[in-house]
Amino acid sequence: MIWDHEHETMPRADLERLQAARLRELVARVYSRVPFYRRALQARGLGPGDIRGLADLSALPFTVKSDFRDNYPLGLAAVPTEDIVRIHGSSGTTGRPTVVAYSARDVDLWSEMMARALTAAGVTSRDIVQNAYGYGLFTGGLGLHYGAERIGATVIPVSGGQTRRQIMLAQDLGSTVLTCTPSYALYVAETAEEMGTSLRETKLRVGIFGAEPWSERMRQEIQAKTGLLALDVYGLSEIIGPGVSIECEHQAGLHVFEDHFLPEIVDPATGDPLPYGAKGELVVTTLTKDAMPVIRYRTGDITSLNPEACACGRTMVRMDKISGRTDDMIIVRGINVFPSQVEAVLLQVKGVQPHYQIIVDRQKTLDDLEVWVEVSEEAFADEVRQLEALEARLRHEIHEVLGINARVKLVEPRSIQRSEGKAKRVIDRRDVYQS
Ligand code: DLL
Repeated sequence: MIWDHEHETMPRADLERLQAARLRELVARVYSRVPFYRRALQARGLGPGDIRGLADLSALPFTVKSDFRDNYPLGLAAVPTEDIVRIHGSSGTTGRPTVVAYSARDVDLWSEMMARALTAAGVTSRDIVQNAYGYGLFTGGLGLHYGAERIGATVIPVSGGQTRRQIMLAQDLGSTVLTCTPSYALYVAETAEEMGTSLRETKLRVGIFGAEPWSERMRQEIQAKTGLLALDVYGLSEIIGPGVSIECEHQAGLHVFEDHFLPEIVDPATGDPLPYGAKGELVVTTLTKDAMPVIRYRTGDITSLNPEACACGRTMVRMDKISGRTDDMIIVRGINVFPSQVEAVLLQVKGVQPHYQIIVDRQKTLDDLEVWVEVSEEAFADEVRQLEALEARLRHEIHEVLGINARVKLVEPRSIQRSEGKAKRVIDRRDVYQS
């Protein structure tokens, strides 16, 4: 089934005409309404009339994550505050998140995109969707929720956590669709086994998993353990949340809802556009977003695009599974973590040096974060009790900033390897990008 047959199966020439018309409107709109974009366009000598078609796209400036921070909270809005009906944020810090605003039209658009996405995944009004993405500032919970309601499915807004209860609910309520991060799906499966049962014994048949990278090997493992068809869903809060792209049952790349989100691949080093098929950084322009439209947003995610029509009939471009990041962001238990956030904590705490290493592993199925930190010479001479207090303080501060628990291990001065080039801050033993 296809939710919006007309748009999802449009001949590419028609689609490109539609995109070009929307791009022209978008540029005119941000030029008149968002000072940040007006300045950025003027700096390149561009006026709103200079962007006539898709060929002019690469003349437009990029938008990057720090532009959201620099214009925190609502500096990038293109509508008056009274038109904003919802605020979300990127997963990550409990400090200042990157916030994004939605008008009523945006919430409607988002629900529509998620309805398309769920339909592509084979979900219908007869399904019971157990939504174990987190509800809150994070876009996962409410994004999936509104989309599932839009198609008329039954939604169980259980959110993440309380894993044994998740299994009980799936059994009692007859859930047919599980939506959560892939690592949590694996954890639910293993918990079911510990309880002497299996997700195979429930009615669950499809899983819609995303918000973090996962390998093809992990997909096979989840499918083997649970009997679910495991599909990949992608999105990011700066663009709208989940619902930018999704796999259909053919599992042959993620269909990008291109009539609303215009994708490009660029060389991460030079910013030059790359052709279909080439691997590079995904850049997305929101063609129709109302409250906070974004021009050429650099996602930092590495993938490639394939314009060939899919066996399902959709003509929208398909993106490959995300195969890496251009920066050092890691996603731990669904939360985006930048090593610089850890560093900022270390710089504030007396007794430690900003020499550190972050070790991420998957203990059984839950991500485990450990931070190794060098203590200063003076602190090293302290008593064990004082060192323990220092460790506890760091644990607390890291939790304050990242919103997740990490184990902290204090190590001797000068024991973390110094590098001559880029320091290797993160050791990720999970192989999330490996196929
Ligand atoms: O993670 C939105 C989302 C919610 C997507 C639920 C899918 C399901 P953010 O918190 O802003 O938004 O994080 C966005 O997460 O730039 C990617 O690096 C990563 N990411 C999201 N989906 C995938 C995926 C949500 N399917 C950042 N595969 C993005 C790999 C993903 N990475």
